[in-house]
Amino acid sequence: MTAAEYLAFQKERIDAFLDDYLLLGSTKPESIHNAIRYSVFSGGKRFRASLCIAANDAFNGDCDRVLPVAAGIELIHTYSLIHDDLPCMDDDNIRRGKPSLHRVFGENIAILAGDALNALAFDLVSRADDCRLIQILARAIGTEGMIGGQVADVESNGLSDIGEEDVKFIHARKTAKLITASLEIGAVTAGASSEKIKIIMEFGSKIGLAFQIVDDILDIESSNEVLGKDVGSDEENDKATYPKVCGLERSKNLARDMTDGAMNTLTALSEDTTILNGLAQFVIDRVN
Ligand code: GRG
Repeated sequence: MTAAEYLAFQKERIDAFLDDYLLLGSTKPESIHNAIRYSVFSGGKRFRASLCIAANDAFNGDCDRVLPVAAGIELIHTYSLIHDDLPCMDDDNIRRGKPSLHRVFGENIAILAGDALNALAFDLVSRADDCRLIQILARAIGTEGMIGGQVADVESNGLSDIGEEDVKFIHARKTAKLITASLEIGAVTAGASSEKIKIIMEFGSKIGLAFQIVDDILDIESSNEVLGKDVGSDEENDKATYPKVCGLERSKNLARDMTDGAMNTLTALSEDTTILNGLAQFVIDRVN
């Protein structure tokens, strides 16, 4: 199975699970349940959830036990996208080719939908009955992780003295921490040894950084239609990105080197890492 086929297969499983789990839009108060469904089912590659399942698969974990956990991670990701699009953040009107949530449901419901998804995510992760998973996720999205990266990102907008290390600080937290946690959680759920978990986390931090560098590059080189959101928004908001601090060519080389380094990290494992390698390659090849 190719990585693209794996992602399509897992997306179907994750979406079916979430469709069953999330309350119907007819449940009172209808606006929040409709808003949640609008965001969750507006598209998305389910990359983080698939990484979690792939790590679990690599260590022969139980594929039914990891599914709610992986779906929970996807809800965290959806919440971060909703809040990232808000007028007080990136002020983006389009997400996944559709009007962003606050454009359809208003800012108040969009903030609350993000908050609700955050809570629902922990409900799902707790289903595996392992406190370590909750701790890994909480730390990855807190002030030393995703939120910390977002704060540094917001505060760096418009600054002219931003360097490569500053952008790395932001990207490693804003994007790579959740990607790393997705893999770590998959490996822990499968009962992998601490040595192997360390290896999978190193792989995660490398593809996580590469993922955000590619995101920066696509914001310059792609089109609104292919990307499903407004390209050029990083430049418009004068954001700290790799192309801004070190140019397009060096950014492309760095993303490639990070991905190669990630694949090299996996050679220390005796398990079958074909899918994980394929997902790393996908990070570099993706067009949206
Ligand atoms: C609590 C106000 C508040 C904010 C939350 C918004 C936020 C903190 C963090 C932002 C993190 C963020 C949006 C990082 C960008 C990561 C990224 C590259 C997203 C795109 O991911 P894809 O390509 O998206 O996997 P799909 O659509 O495929 O799911």
